[in-house]
Amino acid sequence: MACTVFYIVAIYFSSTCSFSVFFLSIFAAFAAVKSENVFSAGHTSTAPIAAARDLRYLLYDVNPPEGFNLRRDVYIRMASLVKTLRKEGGDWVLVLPPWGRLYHWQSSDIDQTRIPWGEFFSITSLQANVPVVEYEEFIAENGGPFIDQVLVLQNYAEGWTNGKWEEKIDERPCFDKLMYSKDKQGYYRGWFWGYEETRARNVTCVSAQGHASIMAPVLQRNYTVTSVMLDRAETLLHDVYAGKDYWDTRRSMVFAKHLRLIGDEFRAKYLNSTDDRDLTVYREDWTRMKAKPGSAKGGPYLGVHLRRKDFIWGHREDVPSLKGAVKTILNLMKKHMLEKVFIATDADGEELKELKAMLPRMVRFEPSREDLELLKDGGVAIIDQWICSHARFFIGTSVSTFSFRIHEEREILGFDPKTTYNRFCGDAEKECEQPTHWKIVY
Ligand SMILES: Nc1nc2c(ncn2[C@@H]2O[C@H](COP(=O)(O)OP(=O)(O)OP(=O)(O)O)[C@@H](O)[C@H]2O)c(=O)[nH]1
Ligand SMILES: *[C@@H]1O[C@H](CO)[C@@H](O)[C@H](O)[C@H]1NC(C)=O
Ligand SMILES: *[C@@H]1O[C@H](CO)[C@@H](O)[C@H](O)[C@H]1NC(C)=O
Ligand SMILES: *[C@@H]1O[C@H](CO)[C@@H](O)[C@H](O)[C@H]1NC(C)=O
Repeated sequence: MACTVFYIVAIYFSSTCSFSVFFLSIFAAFAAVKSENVFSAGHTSTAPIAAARDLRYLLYDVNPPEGFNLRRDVYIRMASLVKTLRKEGGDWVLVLPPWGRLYHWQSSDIDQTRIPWGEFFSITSLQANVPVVEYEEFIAENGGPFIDQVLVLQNYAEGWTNGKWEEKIDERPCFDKLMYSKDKQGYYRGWFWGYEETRARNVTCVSAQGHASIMAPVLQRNYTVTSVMLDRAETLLHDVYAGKDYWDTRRSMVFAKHLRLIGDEFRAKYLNSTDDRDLTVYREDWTRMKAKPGSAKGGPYLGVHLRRKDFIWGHREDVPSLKGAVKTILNLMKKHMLEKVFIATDADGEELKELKAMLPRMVRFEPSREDLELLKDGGVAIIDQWICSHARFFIGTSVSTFSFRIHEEREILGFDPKTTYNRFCGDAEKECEQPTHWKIVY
């Protein structure tokens, strides 16, 4: 076949080239979205932050192998820390660590580093929760790519003392190989999200065991420089998991508008799903969004997140075979009288072929190369999540943070928890415990 099929939507067309409509609309989605501010004046400070005095910047990074969705979780912990610092009177701003070099983002030869948060999330929405700046804004405000102090977080070499867990934090010698090295001028060089010109003035290791706010006194008193970066920030735990503060930050992590538009258009076109009919109307200003639990109906399709790759390489007993998954999918479609199924998956080409053979009617979001260049792997993942979040019934994969983020999105949209907190069972799994319902707190 001479032309690219943009979306493999077997139910609508098999080998015809009806792609141009979608091709245009993805460009249109990018073009249509101007950074309009939907928040009323009280919610967000739009005054140039740099004008303030004694401003301090918190930067952070995460262990390189961690994926997109765990990183989103670490953002919540860091936002919580900044809120604590600000409550204590410090004028702190959170610097958004550019996306890139993620292990899973391997789509061929497109450059997927130095991606600003604005490509994936609505910055004005984040701003309404806690002051944030993109990394390049930090460089501009800071007068150069210099970070005063990097603190590499680590556990305690000796583990828990007296076999007891207690909160503690101490400056300690680094015990892992340091990922920073001194240059000729005495500055520290490192990954820094792919910004080679970035340098740190000082790097030290800190053993930390505790919640994110354990850092607050240390940042206020021990390291009084302007910019401090926490590396291996995932070492710090959530202050309160799934409490009001957690949910405020989570709700503020609104996907970038162009990605939502593309997802919505796809739903309308291939899944007969619109917000008005499905009762999933989204408020552009998240601070005003409060859907009643059970109020969302969702589009007439089953949403599926089927995590493969490293989840099957380890032969985990809580992950199904493809055959097992298809059996569950067909049962659920019958049970909920749904004729369509949307599948989000990271399955490889072989497995996809197998899946398509067993489930010829499945609907997938499969961008062309050109679209992928615009959206990047992260954008495609978000669109997959957005579509799964609007399904009448959702089933995900056991302990996948990708699935967890879909649970949260559905919680925000107001779905009945019964339609959300579901997962596949392994073929031979005896006790198939279903995911926990984390109720939204306003
Ligand atoms: N587009 C798309 N990408 C997926 C899907 N499942 C996994 N991925 C990709 O694989 C990556 C791994 O999943 P993540 O959840 O981000 O990684 P993680 O934080 O290690 O989380 P889990 O491994 O799922 O617990 C995602 O970031 C995506 O890039 C999917 O259904 N659709
Ligand atoms: C911070 O300073 C206090 C008081 O000087 C000291 O006791 C503590 O060990 C320091 N903590 C860290 C993590 O540097
Ligand atoms: C680097 O930081 C450590 C720990 O705070 C401090 O003891 C040391 O003096 C700093 N070095 C420089 C060159 O500022
Ligand atoms: C889409 O859904 C509406 C409302 O449920 C229904 O009336 C219509 O027939 C559906 N259209 C298609 C093409 O299935």
